[in-house]
Amino acid sequence: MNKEKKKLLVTNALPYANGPIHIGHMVGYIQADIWVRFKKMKQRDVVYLCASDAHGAPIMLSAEELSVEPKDLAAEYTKQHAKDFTDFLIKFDNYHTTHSKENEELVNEIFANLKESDCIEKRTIEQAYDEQESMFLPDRYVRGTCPQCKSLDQYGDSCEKCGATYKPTDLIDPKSALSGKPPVLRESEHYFMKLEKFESFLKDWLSGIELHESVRSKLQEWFEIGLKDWDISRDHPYFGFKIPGEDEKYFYVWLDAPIGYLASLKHLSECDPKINYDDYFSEKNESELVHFIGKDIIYFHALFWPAVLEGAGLKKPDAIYVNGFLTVNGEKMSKSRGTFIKARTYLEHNNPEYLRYYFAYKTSPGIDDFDLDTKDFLNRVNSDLVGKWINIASRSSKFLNQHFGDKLGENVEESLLEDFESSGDEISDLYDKKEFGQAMRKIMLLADQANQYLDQEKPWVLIKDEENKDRVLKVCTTSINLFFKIMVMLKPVVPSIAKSGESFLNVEQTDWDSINTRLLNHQISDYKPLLTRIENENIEAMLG
Ligand code: B3M
Ligand code: ZN
Repeated sequence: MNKEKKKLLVTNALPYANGPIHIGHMVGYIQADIWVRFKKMKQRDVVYLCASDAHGAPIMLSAEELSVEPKDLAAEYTKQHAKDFTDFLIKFDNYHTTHSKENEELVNEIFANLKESDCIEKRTIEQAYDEQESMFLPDRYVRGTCPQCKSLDQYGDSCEKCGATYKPTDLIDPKSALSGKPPVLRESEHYFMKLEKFESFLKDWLSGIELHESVRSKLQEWFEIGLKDWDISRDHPYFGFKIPGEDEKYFYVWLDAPIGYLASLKHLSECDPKINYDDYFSEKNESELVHFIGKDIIYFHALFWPAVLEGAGLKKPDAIYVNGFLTVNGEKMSKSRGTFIKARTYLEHNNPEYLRYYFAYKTSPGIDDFDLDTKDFLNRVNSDLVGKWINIASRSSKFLNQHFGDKLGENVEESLLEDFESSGDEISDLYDKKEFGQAMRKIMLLADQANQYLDQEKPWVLIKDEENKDRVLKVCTTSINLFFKIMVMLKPVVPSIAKSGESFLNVEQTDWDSINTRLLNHQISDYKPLLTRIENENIEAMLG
């Protein structure tokens, strides 16, 4: 794969607009945002997109309970999510919704193409029907034992334990989640995507894209079980797009959701003349397509979605990055244990950049779950960001302020600066590979070096003797330059602190190459604390 194709399109999974997002969701968004910010600092031409996933039975049912229209409920959550993302400094180039005219047009067009290329079949099936509620039951509203691994109380579409996907009628001992009664079977005509015929295409395509080993082996298991045709229609009542030519049938939310990536792009291209829609999804283009997703939706993104794209004659993804789930203090997030932390609750009590740093620090490629250990979180952020990095500036700026009118000198500790500058490539490489954890560790080793230098030079002792003034200026100029280089390296993770750092240092917006810039004979501003420590009470307030 040509990694430096000119344009890069990055997406995050589209959150369902039927409830608030929590900090577990933030893992994938923060990781993608860090990567995108890094790529933008490296001058890549990146478009970073998301949207809200507005359709589906759960949204319809929640809206019914609240006596509101599903589209209004979805619009309300879309607004909330967009605000949460903004406040976590997740900087999408566009945040759209799947309940949009762009999406409806694209879904219809893609469906027509799929029919045209003989990828769709109409079949009568038997389906779970709740007689008490008079409705066909959405997959998630039938619960029972997983037909693959026999785990109890699983949803009707996929198993949370083993990841298998299946039909609700495959469940052992099924029950309706609405009435609690065993559903009956009723016949209905449905549209199927002939997934089976894509098997060799999918294997071939998967062998050429960037994918973590653990994801590959998951896919291998699914190939061994065998791909099954995929039901892409749902009966009335449902909240979604109507299937053209049908009165009582809708497209299944998982057909229109990923098409939402294209719809978000379409919408952006209509608002921004610099974005040309056709540059991104047509087969012949030179752009790169990267999806960031959670590990529970691999099947949809690595099998269904590329098959749809192939069947419709569109470009397929070049990479799929999958993140694991978040636990809090070693436990699955749970409301009763006080470990269910909504994104908004976090933001009410803590700085978003603490969490961005901590998630970066904990990130390694692969789909392992990781833990937000609140004690470790507090110590890590206070010790790394405040104690190591910010401290370099606060320790040296005071002498510059008191004795040199905040003006840097021209002499520096050459070897130390060179060391930092030559680390730039290695750290860039780690960012590129999404080895953010390793990148953070490397950067903090540099911060240690800078602090050791200050410890050795002891400007607070040197300054007592007028003769040492030049030396103090050299030590402080060196330290501020080291602080600056680390700031550039951390900028994808802590963009807002870096921005305050830029104004403190009186530098224009920095990019990755700024690591090689030296600030000599340069006027800086008075130092003001760039970040405060996390206190225990912030953590307690967040845990509620
Ligand atoms: N709305 C959310 C999830 O299952 C789902 C993602 C859609 S991505 C096209 O995580
Ligand atoms: Zn299972």
